Amino acid sequence: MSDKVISKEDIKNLIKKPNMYRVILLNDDYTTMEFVINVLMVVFHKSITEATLIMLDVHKKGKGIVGLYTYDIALTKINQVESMAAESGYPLKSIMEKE
Ligand code: NFA
Repeated sequence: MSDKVISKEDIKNLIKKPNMYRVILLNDDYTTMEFVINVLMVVFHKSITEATLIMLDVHKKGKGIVGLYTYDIALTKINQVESMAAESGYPLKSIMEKE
């Protein structure tokens, strides 16, 4: 059997961090503030206070970071935002970008 020493470098290479993605919420002129706050609470598990602050930030600046997630989680949340919005007839949209 091989008796090769396992280096710290070998261990580091085994414990790869996943790529992370920012989910960014986009402002629009039609979605109500109340609906956006609700989406932030339901989909992103924000408190009512945090959800309100994020919503106002997006409303003022045009977009804002909602959270940092792995690829699959980010994509799922984006789809949840879109389907909740579509159900209520709002154009609310979120996008993701690699960290
Ligand atoms: N701009 C929207 C309004 O004035 C509110 C909003 C905030 C929409 C954040 C989308 C994102 N009703």
